[in-house]
Amino acid sequence: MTKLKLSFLFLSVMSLAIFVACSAETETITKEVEVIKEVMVEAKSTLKTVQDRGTLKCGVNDNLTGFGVLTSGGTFEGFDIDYCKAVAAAILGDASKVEYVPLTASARFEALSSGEIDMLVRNTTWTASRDRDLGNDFTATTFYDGQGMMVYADSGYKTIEDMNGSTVCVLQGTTTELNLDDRFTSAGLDYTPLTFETNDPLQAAFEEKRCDGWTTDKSGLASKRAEFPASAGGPDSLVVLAETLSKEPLGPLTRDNDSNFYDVVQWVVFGLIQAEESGITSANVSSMAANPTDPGMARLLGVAFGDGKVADFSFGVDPTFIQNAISAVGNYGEIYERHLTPLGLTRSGSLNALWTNGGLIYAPPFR
Ligand SMILES: N[C@@H](CCC(=O)N[C@@H](CS)C(=O)NCC(=O)O)C(=O)O
Repeated sequence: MTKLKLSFLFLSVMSLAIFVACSAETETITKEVEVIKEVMVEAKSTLKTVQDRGTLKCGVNDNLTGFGVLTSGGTFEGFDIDYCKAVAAAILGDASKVEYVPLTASARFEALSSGEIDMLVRNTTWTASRDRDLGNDFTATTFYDGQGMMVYADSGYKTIEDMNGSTVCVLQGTTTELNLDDRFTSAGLDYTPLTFETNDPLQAAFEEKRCDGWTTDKSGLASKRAEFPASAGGPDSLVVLAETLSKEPLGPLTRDNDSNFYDVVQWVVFGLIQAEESGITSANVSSMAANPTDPGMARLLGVAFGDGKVADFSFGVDPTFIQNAISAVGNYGEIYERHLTPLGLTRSGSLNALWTNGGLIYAPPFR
C-alpha cells in the first residue's frame, strides 16, 4: 500500500475518532474504526505475503562461515540461516521453503525496504539509525558481538594505540567502518582506512599485507581466522587484539510497520531461547509435545495441558509454530553449538549464555 493511501486511511481513522467523541452512534463507529485498522494491518502484512507465496525470502550472507555461507555443495548454512529455516517452519510448516538472497553489507537494507526480501538475517547490528532512518524493525538479538582488530602475530601490535599510522582493511556500509573512525580519531591516532564492498578482495589485500589490521565483528574475525589459508600463514599467523571496540548486537530484522510478521519472527527467536531454558530439543520435542510436563511447556508447544485448552496467541500461524521451529533447527543452544562453537566462540561465561547462566539470552513469558 502506498504512503498516500495509508495517510488517507489514517486521516479517515482520525476523523472517525473525532466523530465518535461527538456522536451517539459510538458503538457502530468504533466497529468501523476497528475494521479500518484491520484492513490497514492486513494490507501491509508480509506474513500474508509469505503464506500466499508459500516461500520465505530471506536476505543472508553467503561468505561468512558460522553465520551464513553458500557451501560448495550449493546449500546455505549457518547460525543466521537457521533463523530463516525456523521462521519458514513456523509459518509454512516446512524449513525448506526458504529462498535465500545473498546480500553485501551495503546492499542489505535497500533489499529489505524495497520488498526484495521479507526479512534480513545477515550478521546485522542493531543501531538507532538503522532502526529509524532506514525504516527497519530489529526483532531481537540472537548474538551479542563486539568489534575487534586482527593483525599478524609477528606485527608487534598488542593494542590499538600501537597502531598509530597504520592502514586498516574494513568493509563499506558497516558499523565497523564508523566505529573504526570513532576509535582512532578520538584517541588522536592517525590511520588510513582501506575500504571494500565485499570480503574476498579485502582478504586478498590483507594477505598481500596492503593493510596492517583487519577490523570487523569479533565473530567475523574468528570465522575468517579459522579459515585463513596455510599459503598465507594459516590461523596461527594471526591474532585478534584483546580490546572490544564497540557493541554489536546482531539479529533478524523486518520492515517498519509490519507488526504481524515482525511478531512471528520475534517470538520464533524467543521460542527457541525458551526451548533451551525448558530443556526442549529437536530430539525430544515430539515426546514433550505429546506429554508436556507443565502448562508453560504446553503453551510454548501449542498443545493442551491435560484436559485444558490449547493456548492460541493469535499470531496468525498454527499454534504449534514454535514446536515446528524447534523440530526443524533445535533450540538456541543447539543452533549455537552447531555453528558457532566450531569457530572457537565459547558460549559459557559470555553474553550469549542463557540468563540463567549469567548471560543476556532471555525470552519474555509465553502467556
Ligand atoms: N555487524 C556489522 C558488520 C557486518 C558485516 O558485513 N560483516 C562482514 C565481516 S564479519 C561480513 O559479513 N563480510 C562478508 C562479506 O561481505 O562478504 C554491521 O551490521 O554493519
